[in-house]
Amino acid sequence: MAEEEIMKKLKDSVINLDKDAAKEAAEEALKVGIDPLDAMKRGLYAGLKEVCDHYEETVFITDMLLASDAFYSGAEVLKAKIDKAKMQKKGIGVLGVIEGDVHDLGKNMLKYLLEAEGFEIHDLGFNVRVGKFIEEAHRLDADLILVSVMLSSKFPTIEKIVDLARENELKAKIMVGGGPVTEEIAKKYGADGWALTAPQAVKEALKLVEKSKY
Ligand code: B12
Repeated sequence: MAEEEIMKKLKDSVINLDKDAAKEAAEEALKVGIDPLDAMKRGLYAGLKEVCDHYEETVFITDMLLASDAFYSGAEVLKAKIDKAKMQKKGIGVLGVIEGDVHDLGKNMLKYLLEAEGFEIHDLGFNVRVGKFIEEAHRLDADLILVSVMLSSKFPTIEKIVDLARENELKAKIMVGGGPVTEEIAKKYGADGWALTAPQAVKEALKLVEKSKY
């Protein structure tokens, strides 16, 4: 089967909320030698993005959850084949959803893509207290603290993380993101980086880590 056809199968499996089809398409992609990271981004993620874009028109919360399950199911197959040995480690990141917030789908997407790109990611889960981000970043000597925020009422907590990281003189750069977070919000609360989507977040993370070397 041609590469583009398999990419379409991957994408459609997520759009159709079909976990089994996602797993099958991921296996097919590997069989014909498609790069697993490419399959994750251009196949599975493209499908998820499309589902998100139609939220509140034709897509509802249960669909979102099923779409992300389909994404995870295909991504697990692909992740297993990403050759970590050949990949140069890009950096260490501590990732979590801000205190008081349970929306973790975006955070999970980001984790898959960052790991697939060669980052070592320590996932703290959701509803993560401010001090936990700092303690873990300190313990791991992390390059990045990645904070996912879906509730606008939690924006001021971003500043608490930034302030505590500076107080503790952590080397980690702080990135924020999540549905309602804009670049202005990120700047307002003192974060070092921001991105609208998970693939853009990976690019921004690479830039921040690279910059901090010099
Ligand atoms: C699914 C969902 C839920 C699920 C969450 C399930 C789960 N496990 O995540 C459930 C049902 C539990 C839920 C609960 C609530 N929800 Co809700 N929920 C949503 C919904 C429909 C989708 C969010 C989502 O998963 N998007 C898909 C992911 C993939 O997108 P994403 O998170 O934006 O992530 C992408 C990028 O932002 C980026 N990214 C994400 N994190 C990061 C981090 C960094 C560092 C970077 C760089 C990038 C990045 O990468 C991701 C992939 O590209 C949105 C509506 C919407 N249109 O977004 C409302 C929404 C977020 N919820 C909302 C609300 C208000 C609530 C509740 C308070 C409802 C209530 N009254 O009880 C509770 C909150 C509970 C709590 N304390 O957190 C509001 C928030 C409004 C606001 N701006 O403050 C929204 C916007 C709905 C609305 N229109 O009012 N919710």
